[in-house]
Amino acid sequence: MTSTSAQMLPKAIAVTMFKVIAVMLVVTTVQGETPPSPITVNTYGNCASADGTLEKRIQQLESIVLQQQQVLLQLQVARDLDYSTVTRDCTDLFNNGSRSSGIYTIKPAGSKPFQVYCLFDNEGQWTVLQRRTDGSTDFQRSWLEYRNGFGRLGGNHWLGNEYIYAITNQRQYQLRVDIADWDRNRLHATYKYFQIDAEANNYTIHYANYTGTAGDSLTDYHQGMSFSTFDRDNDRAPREHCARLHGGGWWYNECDNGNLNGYYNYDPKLKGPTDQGIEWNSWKQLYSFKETMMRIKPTFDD
Ligand SMILES: [Ca+2]
Ligand SMILES: [Ca+2]
Repeated sequence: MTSTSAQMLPKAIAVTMFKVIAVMLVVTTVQGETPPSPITVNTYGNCASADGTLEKRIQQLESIVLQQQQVLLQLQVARDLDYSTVTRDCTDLFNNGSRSSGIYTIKPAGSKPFQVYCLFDNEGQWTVLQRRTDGSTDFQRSWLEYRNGFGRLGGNHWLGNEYIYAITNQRQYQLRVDIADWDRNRLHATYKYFQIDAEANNYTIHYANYTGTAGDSLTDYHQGMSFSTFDRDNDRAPREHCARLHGGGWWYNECDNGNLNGYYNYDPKLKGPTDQGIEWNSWKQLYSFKETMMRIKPTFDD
């Protein structure tokens, strides 16, 4: 073992040196520091001794890599915890710097992350719960579909009762309902308080303090009602199945006074009066509206 040429080194030492350099590169990448000088091996010395030194050095470097991995893991956990406390809804996203309306991921307290459509306008930063612009999406859906949501965010959709529950049970929210008729008139209804219960309580609805231009079609009629779908009759009409009769899942009483998920009907002037459409009776009786939106934002800054 007297050659000074690296090519003449025993294969075991060459492999070991390669491992040392690879580990050093990993460590310096993680640490973002200048790579240390390569280890000099005295090729005139004892090969077994050099091999042992290199093995020891590898163990030290591997230990550093493990420590760095632990640091990265802790940083990741800290980031996720922070994430859960500041993206409860679209208002948090706005406060974090988002300015364009669109699809975002939020993570309400105690919930898994999920996507919503955020609408940023002069009235505030809104998390959209429901939207209908035409009849291309069927709203007569099962309990499970209303639970988990359906349609396309940004277009016709229902966000999902489980997600509405998750959002509205972490801070106080106000609900804004926007309605358009077939003559391009647009009115709205706002409730300064809006919240729904968990699935175990059939997503019971609670709201209060109406203001607006469309009138209060929820009034006391839908207050405290359970959610019903064609496959889950929780309404107050003992001899009727309101969700099957009126179409769509809703907080039916005996049956409805305001119902934004009813059957989609085209221009009532052509179709005639109906109580099986998209209703808001405090604006127009037996009329099926053209467009709707339900959206929420926090009532207070907290
Ligand atoms: Ca019934
Ligand atoms: Ca109806």
